[in-house]
Amino acid sequence: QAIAILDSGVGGLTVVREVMRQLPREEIIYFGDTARAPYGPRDPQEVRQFTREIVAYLMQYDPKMIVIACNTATAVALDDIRAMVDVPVVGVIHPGARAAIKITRSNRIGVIGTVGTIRSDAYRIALESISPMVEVYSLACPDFVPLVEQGLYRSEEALHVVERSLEPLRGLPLDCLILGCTHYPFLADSISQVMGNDVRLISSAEETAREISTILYQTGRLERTVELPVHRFFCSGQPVTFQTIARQWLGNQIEVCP
Ligand code: DGN
Repeated sequence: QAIAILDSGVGGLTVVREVMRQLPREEIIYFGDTARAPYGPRDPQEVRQFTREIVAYLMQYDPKMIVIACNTATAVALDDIRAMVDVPVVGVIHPGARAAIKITRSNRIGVIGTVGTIRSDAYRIALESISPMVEVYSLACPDFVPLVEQGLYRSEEALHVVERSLEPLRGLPLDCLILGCTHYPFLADSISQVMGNDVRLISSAEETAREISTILYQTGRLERTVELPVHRFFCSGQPVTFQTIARQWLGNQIEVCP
């Protein structure tokens, strides 16, 4: 049985890469809703509906777990999806929040994400539920996802957009910054360059893969026999850009299913 992973587009591939690294025997089935990305500016009701539709589609493949590898969808649809299916459902917000609390020394934590994620205040709520002492500085970066979806994350333009967008955070006394959108690890080099070495970046992708591993272990669902897992990738939009980005990020063996 596969782990089903979904996102509005290519962002969830950052979670896929970590799952492949940490759990190399697990089969993955991925759906990127590239035709309807970005989700960030959309109404929460609409994001909830899209998430339900994708999960219903993925459930036809009888997965052993659903991973909502999209912060925007996790923020508004996690409880809904948990009520909808009878397999474990993992979101990306709590794993990122927990990692930040472990790493911070100053208790001053930055969070960047889409407009929808920041508006939902889901990270602040998660962080404060773990440690009431934290001070959270949140910032929406609506220009990041379109850059990544176009495959422009290594360009000069990307660095300029990152510089301009992160201006409000510069000079604040943060010691870590949560990349609260699964698209943002694509821009990690630029973000790090702009924020400086004293600010640790926390990728919800890495932490989510750890959480997936823990849940699979605890529920006796870890794959022990498969040697060469076969992954399947689907997207709702035109597959060319999606496949190019997937290959850059995950390797040339990736084929997107029609
Ligand atoms: N990868 C999604 C997230 O983590 O929020 C991006 C959502 C979007 O499509 N803007």
